[in-house]
Amino acid sequence: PELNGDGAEILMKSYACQRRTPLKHHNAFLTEALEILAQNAEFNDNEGRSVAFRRAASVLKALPHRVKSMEDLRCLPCLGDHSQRVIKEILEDGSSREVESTRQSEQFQAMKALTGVFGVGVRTADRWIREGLRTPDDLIRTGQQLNRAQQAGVQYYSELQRAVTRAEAELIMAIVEAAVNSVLPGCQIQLMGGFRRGKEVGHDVDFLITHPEEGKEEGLMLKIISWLEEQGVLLYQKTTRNSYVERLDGPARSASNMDRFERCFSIFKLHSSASRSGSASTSESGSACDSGCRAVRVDLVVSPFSQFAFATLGWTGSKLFERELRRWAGQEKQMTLSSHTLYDSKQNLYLRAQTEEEIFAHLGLEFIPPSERNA
Ligand code: TTP
Ligand code: MN
Ligand code: MN
Ligand code: MN
Repeated sequence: PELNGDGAEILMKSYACQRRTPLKHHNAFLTEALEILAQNAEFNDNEGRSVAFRRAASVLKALPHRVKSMEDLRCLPCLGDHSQRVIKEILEDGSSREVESTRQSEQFQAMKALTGVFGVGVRTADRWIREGLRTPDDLIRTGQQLNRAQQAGVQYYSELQRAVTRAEAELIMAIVEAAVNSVLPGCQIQLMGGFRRGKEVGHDVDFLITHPEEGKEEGLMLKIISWLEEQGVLLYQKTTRNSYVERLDGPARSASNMDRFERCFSIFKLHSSASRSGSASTSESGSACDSGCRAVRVDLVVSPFSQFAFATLGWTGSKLFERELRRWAGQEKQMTLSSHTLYDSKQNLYLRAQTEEEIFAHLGLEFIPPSERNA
């Protein structure tokens, strides 16, 4: 087993949901490299390879010390031959040729730029690149057919590229609270995603909304959106209805991990001055974003109270942590975990929970707090 600097034994569990992964760790020089290869694999539509690199990176994030030699990696799980080769090269030469040539490659950079546009996925970006397009500017210049999301993505591209600060997240929280409280008093509103895990910046701001009286949350999203639109807060929004049905014979085997809550993908408009001074201003209406305006991606989700704990767990992330929770549930416990429910296939029943702690307990896992889910 591996020894850390003090000679104490480190027992590294193999599922990320069994480990504590802090936001700040000691091996960014390695994990950033492995995550370039993971992202490149995603761009090539190779999910298995991508997850392998992400799992390897995640193990290094959980180490309590900086990796200095290959000896430090003995007995660590999830480090495949390829990841080990990359790590070895970085330890010996300071960088990996494969990682650096990937980073520099025109294909990788074009995929990064195009999938960086809100509303653009890997497949669309790939098609555009085969047509010779490389940047969001190329999309405008050549007059590409864009859907409504992509149009907004192109229009607010540079704004949406800028990291969202915690101060901006707090400001948006105040706006969302005002909206929710004025359409339905007594709701609970929770900041989710990276900010709940303690990140100081994010690519968007995520909120989960519920009401303690089951059923009161029905139709809530539309009311919130109308309020926000009247106030001129929204530059873009797309709302999807709640399509979740609890089946007596267990959850449907769905190809997708997407949940089925009432949810809204949106772009909020903040006034830059307000965003700097930290006071909310929503008085001006209209949907243009001028020079004094800040555009921020916001995700809103409404869940019934009975599913709130599952939604909370499912929307806290990280994405790898979520994936590992579901894998643990399926492979080790014969259970199906989603953002709605936990189903036990051996007992043929849904396991209820009111808190995240209860869900970890049902899964036979030690509770990991949000700040340690940065897998
Ligand atoms: P994101 O907002 O994509 O990621 P993040 O908040 O962890 O990081 P960032 O700072 O870059 O925004 O997703 C937040 C969580 O929401 C993620 O852990 C998983 C969950 N989620 C779903 O459950 N379903 C979905 O369709 C999406 C997009 C996210
Ligand atoms: Mn540490
Ligand atoms: Mn987020
Ligand atoms: Mn999000």
